[in-house]
Amino acid sequence: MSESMVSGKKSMPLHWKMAIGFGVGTVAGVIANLYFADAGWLETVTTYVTDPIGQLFLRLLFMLVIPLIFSALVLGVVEIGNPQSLGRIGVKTLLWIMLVTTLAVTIGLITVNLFQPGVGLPEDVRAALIAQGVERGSEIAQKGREAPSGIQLLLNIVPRNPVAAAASGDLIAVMFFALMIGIAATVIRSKATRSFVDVCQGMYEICLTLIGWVIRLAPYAVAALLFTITARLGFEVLVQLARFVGTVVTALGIHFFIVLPLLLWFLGRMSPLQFFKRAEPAILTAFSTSSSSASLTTTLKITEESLGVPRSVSRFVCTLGATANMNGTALFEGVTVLFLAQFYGVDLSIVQQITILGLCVMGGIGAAGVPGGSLPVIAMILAMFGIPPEGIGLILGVDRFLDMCRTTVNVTGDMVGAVVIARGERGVLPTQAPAGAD
Ligand code: DAS
Repeated sequence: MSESMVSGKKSMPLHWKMAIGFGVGTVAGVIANLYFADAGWLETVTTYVTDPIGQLFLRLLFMLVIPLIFSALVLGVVEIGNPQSLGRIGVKTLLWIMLVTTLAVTIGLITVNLFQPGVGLPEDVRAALIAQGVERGSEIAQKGREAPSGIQLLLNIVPRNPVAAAASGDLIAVMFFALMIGIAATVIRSKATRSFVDVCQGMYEICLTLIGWVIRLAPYAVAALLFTITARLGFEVLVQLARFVGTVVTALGIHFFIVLPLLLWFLGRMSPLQFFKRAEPAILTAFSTSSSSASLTTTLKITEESLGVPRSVSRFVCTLGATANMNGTALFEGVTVLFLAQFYGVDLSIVQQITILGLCVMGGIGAAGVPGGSLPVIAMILAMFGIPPEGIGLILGVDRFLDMCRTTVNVTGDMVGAVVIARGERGVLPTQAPAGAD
């Protein structure tokens, strides 16, 4: 529902306000970095004003994630109705995740092999990166060594204590618990379970209402987040790692502007232009927060109200997708592993690269939907192929910018998946968005 529908007076659509906030924050940040980088007040402003504003917005979004994920998944399962259609949507969702993530990683590996960003870097750049990067990477490398892998990763999906899983932000475990609850509620269908489902419905509606209030802050928060990042990041770090950044952004761009629109057009039978116009608020939220989880509330709202996806499908696909369908992340993992292999002169055979492809697809499922969620997974893959995992520190300077880009691809891939699966489920999606959902 656009803001004008609520207040009764014509106000600028939210997505335009967010785009303006984004532009103002970025331009102001770049100017501040270019002309006032050494001024003491800039660090004071970013530390005590803009960064806290951005962090406050993120915390308000994160606050809603656990109750929303739990209620959305329980309702999504119950609304799908019978285990047969749940199984069908579940299988379609898993197939979508595997297919599209594999496509994304393949694009990434081809691009990094073509561009060779880690080969032939100027010696002073290499030395500077190693000097500033390796010690910063050691902490992440340690997380990568401690990260569960293989069978333990699968076992961790089933929470030993669902409350502890919620408290620690273990979203996949919370999702598994919610799925089990929803399936049982679908089977039992007693008066008591219907009351429980009503409570979940109330929780879901409350979460969406709260996000509606929080998202009004988005234009200001987006400006603050982008100012902080661009004022601190500046361009010199991008220049230093220009070839790596260029490779990642090119590969993400191919997936975002070519692969996803083609899948949307041929499988979702929806105009990509219409999709991007309607999905803009969720895309901008993903870009500014660098978090699929923090964006989930907006993603669900946009997918249901603007893209016309039935709630039962959007709640299941977008909620599961927020942490398991991370096309951009998997692509980024592949590019980064090969970039660091090139940087350290580690030759990888085609078989090893195909193994890395598989690991990155799984890594896209296992990474957390929070800023920098994929870095420990990359460190783990690096160590498996004899590439110094501390090397992850070389790219930390540009990671936040690249995280914004890959999270945007992650969230967009979730929404495209919801449209495609809904199209298959219901045959016909409303080609026109519901009234007032401009
Ligand atoms: N920031 C993560 C997300 O929320 C992705 C990543 O770290 O790669 O999607």
